[in-house]
Amino acid sequence: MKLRKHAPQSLANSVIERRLTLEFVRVTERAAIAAAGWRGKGDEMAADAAAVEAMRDELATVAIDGRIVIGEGERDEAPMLYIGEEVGSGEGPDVDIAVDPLEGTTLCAKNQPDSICVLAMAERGGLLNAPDVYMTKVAIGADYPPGLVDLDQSPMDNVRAVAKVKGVPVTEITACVLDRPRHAALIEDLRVAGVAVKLISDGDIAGIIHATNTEDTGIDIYLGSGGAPEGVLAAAALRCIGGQMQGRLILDTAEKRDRAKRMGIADPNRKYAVADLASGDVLFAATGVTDGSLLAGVKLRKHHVMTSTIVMRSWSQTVRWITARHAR
Ligand code: VTB
Repeated sequence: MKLRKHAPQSLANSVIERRLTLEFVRVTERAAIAAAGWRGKGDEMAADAAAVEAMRDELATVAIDGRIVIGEGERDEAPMLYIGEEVGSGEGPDVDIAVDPLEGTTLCAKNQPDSICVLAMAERGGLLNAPDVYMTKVAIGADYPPGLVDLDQSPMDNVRAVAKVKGVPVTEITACVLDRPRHAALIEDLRVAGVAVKLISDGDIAGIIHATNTEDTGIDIYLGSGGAPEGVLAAAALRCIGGQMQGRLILDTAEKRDRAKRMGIADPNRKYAVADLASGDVLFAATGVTDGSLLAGVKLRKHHVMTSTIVMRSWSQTVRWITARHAR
Protein backbone atom coordinates (compact mmCIF):
# COMPACT_ATOMS: atom_id res chain seq x y z
CA MET A 1 0.00 0.00 0.00
CA LYS A 2 1.21 3.48 -0.81
CA LEU A 3 1.07 6.14 1.86
CA ARG A 4 -0.54 9.39 0.91
CA LYS A 5 2.12 11.89 -0.08
CA HIS A 6 1.75 15.56 0.60
CA ALA A 7 2.83 18.18 -1.88
CA PRO A 8 5.94 19.99 -0.62
CA GLN A 9 4.19 23.35 -0.54
CA SER A 10 1.56 21.99 1.83
CA LEU A 11 4.34 21.19 4.28
CA ALA A 12 4.70 24.91 4.77
CA ASN A 13 1.03 25.08 5.71
CA SER A 14 1.58 22.85 8.69
CA VAL A 15 2.03 25.44 11.41
CA ILE A 16 2.30 22.88 14.14
CA GLU A 17 5.57 21.10 13.68
CA ARG A 18 5.17 17.38 13.71
CA ARG A 19 7.82 16.77 16.31
CA LEU A 20 5.44 18.37 18.78
CA THR A 21 3.37 15.22 18.50
CA LEU A 22 5.78 13.31 20.68
CA GLU A 23 6.20 16.24 23.04
CA PHE A 24 2.47 16.15 23.58
CA VAL A 25 2.52 12.47 24.33
CA ARG A 26 4.96 13.20 27.15
CA VAL A 27 2.59 15.76 28.59
CA THR A 28 -0.49 13.55 28.77
CA GLU A 29 1.61 10.57 29.87
CA ARG A 30 2.98 12.49 32.79
CA ALA A 31 -0.46 13.75 33.82
CA ALA A 32 -1.87 10.23 33.64
CA ILE A 33 0.92 8.78 35.76
CA ALA A 34 0.33 11.47 38.37
CA ALA A 35 -3.43 10.86 38.40
CA ALA A 36 -2.95 7.09 38.54
CA GLY A 37 -1.69 7.39 42.09
CA TRP A 38 -5.16 8.64 43.01
CA ARG A 39 -7.19 5.88 41.35
CA GLY A 40 -9.79 4.49 43.67
CA LYS A 41 -8.90 6.82 46.54
CA GLY A 42 -12.25 8.59 46.46
CA ASP A 43 -10.64 12.03 46.21
CA GLU A 44 -11.57 13.68 42.92
CA MET A 45 -9.98 16.99 43.79
CA ALA A 46 -6.62 15.45 44.65
CA ALA A 47 -6.64 13.34 41.49
CA ASP A 48 -7.42 16.37 39.35
CA ALA A 49 -4.83 18.53 41.13
CA ALA A 50 -2.15 15.90 40.56
CA ALA A 51 -2.95 15.71 36.84
CA VAL A 52 -3.07 19.49 36.49
CA GLU A 53 0.26 20.04 38.18
CA ALA A 54 2.02 17.33 36.20
CA MET A 55 0.53 18.52 32.93
CA ARG A 56 1.56 22.10 33.60
CA ASP A 57 5.10 21.15 34.58
CA GLU A 58 5.60 19.11 31.45
CA LEU A 59 3.93 21.66 29.17
CA ALA A 60 6.47 24.23 30.38
CA THR A 61 9.21 22.26 28.63
CA VAL A 62 7.48 22.14 25.23
CA ALA A 63 8.79 24.51 22.57
CA ILE A 64 5.60 26.47 21.98
CA ASP A 65 4.29 29.92 22.72
CA GLY A 66 1.05 28.57 24.11
CA ARG A 67 -2.05 30.13 25.57
CA ILE A 68 -4.72 28.18 27.43
CA VAL A 69 -8.17 28.72 25.93
CA ILE A 70 -9.92 25.71 27.46
CA GLY A 71 -8.63 25.00 30.92
CA GLU A 72 -9.38 24.61 34.57
CA GLY A 73 -11.45 27.77 34.80
CA GLU A 74 -11.06 31.50 35.12
CA ARG A 75 -7.84 32.90 36.52
CA ASP A 76 -9.39 33.73 39.92
CA GLU A 77 -10.77 30.22 40.42
CA ALA A 78 -7.93 28.05 39.10
CA PRO A 79 -4.30 28.54 40.08
CA MET A 80 -2.96 26.50 37.18
CA LEU A 81 -3.91 25.98 33.56
CA TYR A 82 -6.47 28.76 33.84
CA ILE A 83 -7.91 30.39 30.75
CA GLY A 84 -5.41 32.87 29.39
CA GLU A 85 -2.38 31.34 31.09
CA GLU A 86 0.77 31.33 28.98
CA VAL A 87 2.26 27.87 28.71
CA GLY A 88 5.26 26.34 27.00
CA SER A 89 8.87 27.43 26.81
CA GLY A 90 7.93 30.48 24.75
CA GLU A 91 10.12 29.47 21.83
CA GLY A 92 8.03 28.00 19.06
CA PRO A 93 4.76 28.52 17.24
CA ASP A 94 1.94 30.65 18.66
CA VAL A 95 -0.69 28.13 19.59
CA ASP A 96 -3.90 27.79 21.54
CA ILE A 97 -4.18 24.98 24.02
CA ALA A 98 -7.21 23.11 25.32
CA VAL A 99 -6.76 20.83 28.30
CA ASP A 100 -8.83 18.45 30.32
CA PRO A 101 -6.03 17.23 32.59
CA LEU A 102 -8.31 14.59 34.06
CA GLU A 103 -11.44 13.90 32.03
CA GLY A 104 -13.64 11.81 34.32
CA THR A 105 -12.32 12.76 37.75
CA THR A 106 -15.13 10.71 39.32
CA LEU A 107 -14.16 7.69 37.24
CA CYS A 108 -10.60 8.01 38.49
CA ALA A 109 -11.64 8.49 42.12
CA LYS A 110 -13.84 5.39 41.87
CA ASN A 111 -11.32 3.49 39.75
CA GLN A 112 -13.89 2.96 37.02
CA PRO A 113 -13.15 2.68 33.28
CA ASP A 114 -12.39 5.51 30.88
CA SER A 115 -10.76 8.32 32.80
CA ILE A 116 -8.20 9.97 30.52
CA CYS A 117 -5.84 12.95 30.37
CA VAL A 118 -6.52 15.10 27.32
CA LEU A 119 -4.69 17.88 25.52
CA ALA A 120 -5.31 19.60 22.20
CA MET A 121 -3.45 22.32 20.38
CA ALA A 122 -4.33 24.48 17.41
CA GLU A 123 -2.94 27.46 15.61
CA ARG A 124 -3.63 30.70 17.48
CA GLY A 125 -7.35 31.41 17.24
CA GLY A 126 -8.17 27.87 16.15
CA LEU A 127 -10.10 26.72 19.22
CA LEU A 128 -13.45 28.09 20.32
CA ASN A 129 -13.13 29.92 23.63
CA ALA A 130 -16.05 28.02 25.10
CA PRO A 131 -17.46 28.99 28.49
CA ASP A 132 -17.89 26.20 31.01
CA VAL A 133 -21.56 25.61 30.28
CA TYR A 134 -23.39 22.67 28.75
CA MET A 135 -23.40 22.06 25.03
CA THR A 136 -25.96 20.01 23.15
CA LYS A 137 -24.09 17.62 20.90
CA VAL A 138 -24.68 15.18 18.10
CA ALA A 139 -21.93 13.13 16.47
CA ILE A 140 -21.64 10.35 13.91
CA GLY A 141 -18.88 8.74 11.87
CA ALA A 142 -17.23 9.93 8.69
CA ASP A 143 -19.01 7.57 6.33
CA TYR A 144 -22.26 9.51 6.21
CA PRO A 145 -23.28 12.26 3.80
CA PRO A 146 -22.43 15.73 5.13
CA GLY A 147 -25.25 17.36 7.05
CA LEU A 148 -27.09 14.10 7.70
CA VAL A 149 -27.57 14.85 11.38
CA ASP A 150 -28.53 18.28 12.60
CA LEU A 151 -29.28 19.78 16.00
CA ASP A 152 -32.33 21.45 14.50
CA GLN A 153 -33.79 18.02 13.97
CA SER A 154 -35.11 15.99 16.88
CA PRO A 155 -32.71 13.35 18.22
CA MET A 156 -35.04 10.63 16.92
CA ASP A 157 -35.03 12.20 13.44
CA ASN A 158 -31.25 12.11 13.57
CA VAL A 159 -31.34 8.45 14.57
CA ARG A 160 -33.78 7.66 11.74
CA ALA A 161 -31.55 9.45 9.23
CA VAL A 162 -28.53 7.41 10.35
CA ALA A 163 -30.52 4.15 10.25
CA LYS A 164 -31.77 4.90 6.76
CA VAL A 165 -28.31 5.50 5.31
CA LYS A 166 -26.90 2.52 7.21
CA GLY A 167 -29.73 0.42 5.83
CA VAL A 168 -30.91 -0.96 9.16
CA PRO A 169 -34.04 -0.49 11.29
CA VAL A 170 -33.70 1.98 14.18
CA THR A 171 -33.79 -1.00 16.54
CA GLU A 172 -30.28 -1.82 15.30
CA ILE A 173 -28.94 1.63 16.08
CA THR A 174 -26.92 2.21 19.24
CA ALA A 175 -26.89 5.71 20.70
CA CYS A 176 -24.40 6.79 23.35
CA VAL A 177 -25.83 9.15 25.97
CA LEU A 178 -24.50 10.52 29.29
CA ASP A 179 -26.51 8.99 32.10
CA ARG A 180 -28.01 12.11 33.64
CA PRO A 181 -31.49 13.02 34.91
CA ARG A 182 -31.58 15.83 32.32
CA HIS A 183 -31.55 13.16 29.61
CA ALA A 184 -34.55 11.23 30.97
CA ALA A 185 -36.90 12.32 28.18
CA LEU A 186 -34.28 11.73 25.48
CA ILE A 187 -33.52 8.23 26.78
CA GLU A 188 -37.25 7.47 27.02
CA ASP A 189 -37.83 8.58 23.39
CA LEU A 190 -34.96 6.46 22.16
CA ARG A 191 -36.10 3.40 24.10
CA VAL A 192 -39.74 3.73 23.03
CA ALA A 193 -38.49 3.63 19.42
CA GLY A 194 -36.39 0.56 20.24
CA VAL A 195 -32.99 2.23 19.91
CA ALA A 196 -30.22 0.59 21.96
CA VAL A 197 -28.94 3.18 24.42
CA LYS A 198 -25.41 2.93 25.71
CA LEU A 199 -25.30 4.96 28.88
CA ILE A 200 -22.01 6.37 30.05
CA SER A 201 -21.55 7.83 33.53
CA ASP A 202 -18.91 10.39 32.45
CA GLY A 203 -16.45 11.04 29.68
CA ASP A 204 -18.23 12.33 26.62
CA ILE A 205 -14.99 13.06 24.73
CA ALA A 206 -14.45 9.30 24.51
CA GLY A 207 -18.18 8.84 23.84
CA ILE A 208 -18.02 11.09 20.79
CA ILE A 209 -14.83 9.50 19.51
CA HIS A 210 -16.52 6.10 19.87
CA ALA A 211 -19.48 7.25 17.79
CA THR A 212 -17.11 7.86 14.88
CA ASN A 213 -15.69 4.36 15.12
CA THR A 214 -18.85 2.27 14.90
CA GLU A 215 -17.12 -0.81 13.57
CA ASP A 216 -15.11 -1.28 16.74
CA THR A 217 -17.46 0.20 19.31
CA GLY A 218 -20.94 -0.59 18.01
CA ILE A 219 -21.93 3.02 18.72
CA ASP A 220 -23.68 4.74 15.80
CA ILE A 221 -24.47 8.14 17.22
CA TYR A 222 -23.70 10.34 20.20
CA LEU A 223 -26.62 12.38 21.57
CA GLY A 224 -27.29 14.73 24.47
CA SER A 225 -25.56 17.49 26.37
CA GLY A 226 -22.21 17.55 28.11
CA GLY A 227 -19.59 20.14 28.90
CA ALA A 228 -18.84 22.70 26.19
CA PRO A 229 -15.07 22.49 26.84
CA GLU A 230 -15.28 18.72 26.27
CA GLY A 231 -17.12 19.51 23.03
CA VAL A 232 -14.18 21.57 21.77
CA LEU A 233 -11.74 18.79 22.71
CA ALA A 234 -13.88 16.18 20.98
CA ALA A 235 -14.03 18.37 17.87
CA ALA A 236 -10.23 18.62 17.88
CA ALA A 237 -10.09 14.83 17.78
CA LEU A 238 -12.68 14.64 15.01
CA ARG A 239 -10.64 17.06 12.90
CA CYS A 240 -7.98 14.36 12.91
CA ILE A 241 -10.01 11.16 12.63
CA GLY A 242 -13.00 12.39 10.66
CA GLY A 243 -16.63 12.28 11.65
CA GLN A 244 -19.44 14.77 11.94
CA MET A 245 -20.43 16.68 15.02
CA GLN A 246 -22.57 19.65 15.84
CA GLY A 247 -22.69 21.52 19.11
CA ARG A 248 -24.76 24.35 20.52
CA LEU A 249 -24.07 26.11 23.80
CA ILE A 250 -26.86 26.00 26.36
CA LEU A 251 -27.00 29.59 27.53
CA ASP A 252 -30.21 29.47 29.50
CA THR A 253 -29.57 32.29 31.96
CA ALA A 254 -28.61 35.94 31.56
CA GLU A 255 -25.44 35.25 33.55
CA LYS A 256 -24.33 32.52 31.13
CA ARG A 257 -25.16 34.65 28.11
CA ASP A 258 -23.11 37.51 29.58
CA ARG A 259 -20.22 35.19 30.34
CA ALA A 260 -20.32 33.82 26.80
CA LYS A 261 -20.43 37.32 25.39
CA ARG A 262 -17.40 38.32 27.42
CA MET A 263 -15.62 35.33 25.89
CA GLY A 264 -16.41 36.56 22.41
CA ILE A 265 -19.54 34.55 21.60
CA ALA A 266 -21.64 36.92 19.53
CA ASP A 267 -24.54 34.61 18.66
CA PRO A 268 -25.73 32.58 21.68
CA ASN A 269 -27.78 30.25 19.47
CA ARG A 270 -25.03 29.42 17.03
CA LYS A 271 -24.76 25.86 15.81
CA TYR A 272 -21.11 24.88 15.67
CA ALA A 273 -19.73 22.33 13.24
CA VAL A 274 -16.46 20.51 13.91
CA ALA A 275 -14.35 23.12 12.09
CA ASP A 276 -16.07 25.98 13.97
CA LEU A 277 -14.93 24.43 17.23
CA ALA A 278 -11.41 23.48 16.14
CA SER A 279 -9.91 24.90 12.95
CA GLY A 280 -6.58 25.01 11.17
CA ASP A 281 -3.79 22.70 12.12
CA VAL A 282 -4.80 20.65 15.16
CA LEU A 283 -3.07 18.13 17.38
CA PHE A 284 -4.84 15.93 19.95
CA ALA A 285 -3.41 13.59 22.57
CA ALA A 286 -4.98 11.48 25.32
CA THR A 287 -3.48 9.01 27.78
CA GLY A 288 -5.53 6.47 29.73
CA VAL A 289 -5.59 6.69 33.52
CA THR A 290 -7.99 3.84 34.28
CA ASP A 291 -8.46 0.96 31.84
CA GLY A 292 -11.09 1.92 29.32
CA SER A 293 -12.64 1.35 25.95
CA LEU A 294 -10.46 3.98 24.28
CA LEU A 295 -7.16 3.37 26.07
CA ALA A 296 -5.57 1.07 28.61
CA GLY A 297 -4.89 2.65 31.97
CA VAL A 298 -1.56 3.32 33.63
CA LYS A 299 0.09 0.14 34.87
CA LEU A 300 2.28 0.57 37.93
CA ARG A 301 4.84 -2.23 38.04
CA LYS A 302 7.70 -2.75 40.43
CA HIS A 303 10.39 -1.36 38.14
CA HIS A 304 8.46 0.50 35.51
CA VAL A 305 5.20 2.20 34.57
CA MET A 306 3.29 1.51 31.37
CA THR A 307 1.13 4.09 29.61
CA SER A 308 -1.15 4.01 26.57
CA THR A 309 -1.67 7.12 24.51
CA ILE A 310 -3.49 8.06 21.35
CA VAL A 311 -2.09 11.05 19.48
CA MET A 312 -3.28 12.51 16.22
CA ARG A 313 -2.68 15.34 13.82
CA SER A 314 -5.23 16.95 11.56
CA TRP A 315 -2.73 17.96 8.91
CA SER A 316 -1.63 14.43 8.08
CA GLN A 317 -4.65 12.63 9.60
CA THR A 318 -2.18 10.35 11.33
CA VAL A 319 -3.36 8.51 14.41
CA ARG A 320 -0.76 6.85 16.61
CA TRP A 321 -1.27 4.57 19.55
CA ILE A 322 1.81 4.79 21.71
CA THR A 323 2.50 2.30 24.46
CA ALA A 324 5.37 3.49 26.59
CA ARG A 325 7.42 1.95 29.35
CA HIS A 326 8.83 4.42 31.84
CA ALA A 327 11.51 3.49 34.34
CA ARG A 328 10.62 4.25 37.94
C1 VTB B 1 -19.32 15.55 30.49
C2 VTB B 1 -18.23 14.52 30.71
C3 VTB B 1 -17.34 14.79 31.86
O1 VTB B 1 -19.01 16.25 32.78
O2 VTB B 1 -18.88 16.65 29.75
C4 VTB B 1 -19.98 15.94 31.81
O3 VTB B 1 -17.44 14.42 29.56
C5 VTB B 1 -21.01 17.02 31.72
O4 VTB B 1 -21.34 17.58 32.96
O5 VTB B 1 -16.53 13.68 32.11
P1 VTB B 1 -22.32 16.91 34.07
O6 VTB B 1 -21.46 15.91 34.84
O7 VTB B 1 -22.77 18.06 34.92
O8 VTB B 1 -23.43 16.24 33.37
C6 VTB B 1 -18.16 15.15 33.10
O9 VTB B 1 -18.96 14.06 33.48
C7 VTB B 1 -17.24 15.53 34.26
O10 VTB B 1 -16.41 16.58 33.92
